[in-house]
Amino acid sequence: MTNILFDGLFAAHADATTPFLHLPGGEVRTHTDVLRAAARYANAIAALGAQPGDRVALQVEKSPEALEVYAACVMGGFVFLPLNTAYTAAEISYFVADCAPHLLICDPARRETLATALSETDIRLETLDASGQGSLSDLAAAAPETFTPAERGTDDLAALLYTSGTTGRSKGAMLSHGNLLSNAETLTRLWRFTGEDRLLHALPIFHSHGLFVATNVILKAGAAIEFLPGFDRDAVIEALPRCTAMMGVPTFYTRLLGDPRFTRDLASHMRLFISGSAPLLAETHDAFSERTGHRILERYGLTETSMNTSNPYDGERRPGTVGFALPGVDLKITDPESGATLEQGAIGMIEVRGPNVFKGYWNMPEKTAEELRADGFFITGDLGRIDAEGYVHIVGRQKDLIISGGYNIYPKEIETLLDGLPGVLESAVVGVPNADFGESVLALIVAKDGCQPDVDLLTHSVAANLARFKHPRRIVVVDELPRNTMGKVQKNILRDTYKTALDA
Ligand code: MCA
Ligand code: AMP
Repeated sequence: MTNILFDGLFAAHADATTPFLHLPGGEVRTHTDVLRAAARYANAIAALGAQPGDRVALQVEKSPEALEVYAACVMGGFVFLPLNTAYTAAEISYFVADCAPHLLICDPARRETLATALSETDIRLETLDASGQGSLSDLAAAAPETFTPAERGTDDLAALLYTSGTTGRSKGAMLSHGNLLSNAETLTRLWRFTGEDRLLHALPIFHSHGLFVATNVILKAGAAIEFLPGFDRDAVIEALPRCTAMMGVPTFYTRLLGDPRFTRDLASHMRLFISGSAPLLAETHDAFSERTGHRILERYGLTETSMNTSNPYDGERRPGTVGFALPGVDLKITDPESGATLEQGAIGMIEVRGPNVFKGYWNMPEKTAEELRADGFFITGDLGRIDAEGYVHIVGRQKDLIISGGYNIYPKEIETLLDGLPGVLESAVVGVPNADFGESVLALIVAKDGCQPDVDLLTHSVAANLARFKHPRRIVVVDELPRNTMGKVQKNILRDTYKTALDA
């Protein structure tokens, strides 16, 4: 029986009594412990009627049990659908209506709200809290601790990850067993992960970075994770001396640099710091190497593709670049209008092709056709160039996207909501610089004739509908929005005019 991802990530360590998870408080779970628990969850989920190919959605706090459910889904052939814990019931309703999961696993504290939101559906709801307790773990506790992995081939789906779109509608990126395994194998080799490593893991596990990059690489290597519930600076500083590697978004690194306890000594046991999900400023890179002697390794990826490029492990890690295309990944720079490949050094659209590139968007063939070419190249929406030594530089984004603390926020989603609120004629949402998050959200609104929009009411409406990290940090009422001759709002002018609007 073949199960591509199970065989590639888990099978080799099925009997390993070496640590996989070092938990806060000192508890250690070995690779075997986690697999046994995963088998119990797989049995419990199968007993609830889920079949291979069914979606299993999960919106829970970061916990070892959440990772065990991920492993259970790989084993059972269920399509794992992790959801940001910040999503509101309105956001969750959209996802579940779009992909009709068999089961939604949520925190017990949200059960009632979500049950109401799902009352029109036949989706089952089970619970799991941050300490691993809930109706699902009760079922798992009574289930057998062996499970025969379901047959799954390279192209079978392993996960569905929602990513917002420029149209404001989120799209479910379909990632296959082959996609996830190929990327984990490549990164493990490239970044030299072995069974000796202990990765400091402070990222959320509902996005590609914390789940597929960080966790899958450690599974592949048979290594261990120092498992932190989130990025707490004190906890990270306390744990660093026990670790050998860390992966983070740029905010992690600027926050560490802001703390005098973060010294060369503290980082002396580390062999590798990796950054991604958002641009790492060259000045952060330089300050980091001056402080610690370590050169942060920056890489670049997307939910749809997992990782595409990386700075080298051995060669020069060049600040302000994302390194070279990964082995097996083709990367080219094209004319955004015509799609023709541009000459070396020119700025254009970054397109990528390889075993890492996803299978398309769930139930959205037209969207898939717009972004995934017939020859397999995926149009990333990121603008870049390749320098004379082959390093890829990301110089901007064609897609209208804000990245705040590593979370993607699509202005269109917020604008659509604001435009429908009382007294609002139109709105424009832009990202403005923020020292901690890189960018933060600012909304500009134009009032309908004779109306005086109530900004507090608008703020409340946004809060009721959208995850906290998407909320505008300020809503400013303006007379009109700047437009070009085609009538398009000139967001570059707004970003420039309001670049200090959030400075306290
Ligand atoms: C929290 N808040 C945020 C963010 N995070 N607001 C905007 N942007 C954010 N990223 C809200 C909180 O709800 C809180 O609201 C207020 O901001 C301040 O919270 P704070 O305690 O400072 O935040 P935190 O809890 O420390 O979180 C910051 C964080 C976190 C550690 C940077 O956002 C994080 O872990 N980011 C990583 C995201 C990530 O994994 N991205 C990968 C996507 P209030 O107090 O007002 O209620 S995958 C990807 O992009 C691709 C594939 C790739 O290349 O990796
Ligand atoms: P997501 O939709 O969450 O997968 O985010 C993918 C986007 O994050 C990419 O299209 C880029 O715009 C951005 N991104 C990821 N890594 C980097 C990086 N190292 N530098 C700049 N942008 C990045």
